[in-house]
Amino acid sequence: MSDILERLLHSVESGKINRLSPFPPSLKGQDGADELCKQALDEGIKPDIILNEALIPGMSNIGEKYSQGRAFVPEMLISAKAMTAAMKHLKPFFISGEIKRKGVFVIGTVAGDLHEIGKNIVSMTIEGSGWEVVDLGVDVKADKFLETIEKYPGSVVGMSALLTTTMASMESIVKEIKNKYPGKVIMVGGAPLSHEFCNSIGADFYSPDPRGAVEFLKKLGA
Ligand code: B1M
Repeated sequence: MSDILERLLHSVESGKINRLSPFPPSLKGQDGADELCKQALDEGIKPDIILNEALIPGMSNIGEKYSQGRAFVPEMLISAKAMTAAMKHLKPFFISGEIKRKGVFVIGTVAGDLHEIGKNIVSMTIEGSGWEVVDLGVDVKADKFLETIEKYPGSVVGMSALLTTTMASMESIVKEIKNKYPGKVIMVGGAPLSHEFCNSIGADFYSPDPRGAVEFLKKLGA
C-alpha cells in the first residue's frame, strides 16, 4: 500500500481529523485525514481505492479494537469524525452532474441507531448513479418514513441498521410501511444484516454494500 494510504488509514483509526486537531498527541502538528485524503486525490489515487483501502479499513480497525476492549466510544466517535473529514473530499466524485434523475430514493438509519457513515456512503453512491436522494438522517422513526413516502409516492425506500438491537426497530418500520403501502419497494443494509433477515422482515432486498444497492436499483428498470 502507498505511504499516503497507510497514513490515511492510520489517521482514521487513531482519530486524527486534521492538522490542527490535538488528538492523538502522538500525531500533533501532522496532517490528518482531511489533508491526507486531499493529497491522495492530488496524487491521482482513485476515490474508490481511497475509500476501500484506507477509510473503511481504518474504521474496521477501530471497531475491532472496541470489540476487544482496547478502544472506547469516544475513540469510535473521533474516528468517525476523521472519516467524515476525508469523505467530504470524495463526495464530488460520487455525485454525478446528471440533471435528469432516475427516481427518488428515500434513505435513513432506523430509529434508535445513530450510525451514519455507511448510510452516507450508500446515499452518495446512489445519488452518483443518477437518483434523487432524500436523506432522512439517523434515528428515523416509522412516522418520518411514512410522511416522506406520502410526499414522494413513487420513491424506493432504503434503511440502514448497525446494531443488533435496532434490527428489531427496522423490522417494525418495514412492517408499518408495508401495512400502509403494500407495494412499496424497500431495500435494507448494514453490517449485522443478512439476506435471511431481510426476507424474514418482509423487505424486498438486502445489499451488503453500495454497489449491490445500485445494481438492485438498476434492475428495477429505472
Ligand atoms: Co458503534 N457499534 N456503537 N458507534 N460502531 C458498531 C456498529 C459495533 C459493531 C462496534 C463493535 O462492537 N465492534 C457495535 C455494534 C454491535 C452490535 O450490535 N452487533 C457498536 C456499538 C455497540 C455501539 C454503541 C451501543 C456503543 C455504546 O454506546 N456502548 C453505540 C450505539 C449508539 C446508537 O446508535 N444508538 C455506538 C456508537 C457509535 C458512535 C456514535 C461512537 C460511532 C458512530 C458515529 C457516526 O456514524 N457518526 C460508532 C462507530 C463509528 C462504530 C464502528 C466503529 C464503525 C461503523 C462504521 O461507520 N463503519 C462500528 C464497528 C465496525 O463497523 N467495525 C460500530 C464503516 C461503514 C462504511 O460501514 O456502516 O457497515 P457500515 O456500512 C457499509 C455496509 O454495511 C453497507 O454499505 C456501507 C458501505 O460499505 N450498508 C448498506 C450500510 N447501510 C446500508 C444500506 C443499504 C445498503 C448497504 O441499503 C439501504
